[in-house]
Amino acid sequence: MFEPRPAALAVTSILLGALLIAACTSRPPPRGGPQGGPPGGASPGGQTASLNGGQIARPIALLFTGMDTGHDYAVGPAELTAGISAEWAHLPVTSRGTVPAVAMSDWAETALGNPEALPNHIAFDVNLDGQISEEEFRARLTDEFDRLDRDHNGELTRAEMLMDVPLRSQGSAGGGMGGGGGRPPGGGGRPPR
Ligand SMILES: [Ca+2]
Ligand SMILES: [Ca+2]
Repeated sequence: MFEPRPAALAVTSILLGALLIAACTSRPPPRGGPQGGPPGGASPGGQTASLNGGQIARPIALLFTGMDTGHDYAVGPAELTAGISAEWAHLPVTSRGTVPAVAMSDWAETALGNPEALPNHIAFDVNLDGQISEEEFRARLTDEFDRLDRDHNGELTRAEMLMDVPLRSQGSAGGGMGGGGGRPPGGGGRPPR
């Protein structure tokens, strides 16, 4: 019953075209500058800034916290011994009684949160034969424990698991780290190899 007339269609097309042009021209130019930032005022790198001068824990500390079966927020010698045995039981031990070094990355990803986390398979494999023995595994983890145990009382507390984040000078972006006070309080928490 209603047939659109060609003249009406033409008018509609012209109107639509005019509206599109108006929309394009009313759009703010993209070169408006960085004024359209997030309303919350969160600065880029704000998280890094909040970490600046704070404290963090190394991945190996995550492993040690899981050994606190007594839930007293400290890991003692017995918990360490049992914890290392439990971790060794998680590894794919071959018939030779060792674990291929390449298999350690899977364990590291699960137990330490990252396949590249330290100590890595090179740090475990003291004699560099490509295999991790239980002795090597136990010795390395015990050494890490002793490094973190700052007061050498055999108990690893949460405070001992923390290390300071290096202070950085805000002015020099990429100009290197300032301060230089970022060493772990225990003195060399990083494995030598
Ligand atoms: Ca080895
Ligand atoms: Ca201690």
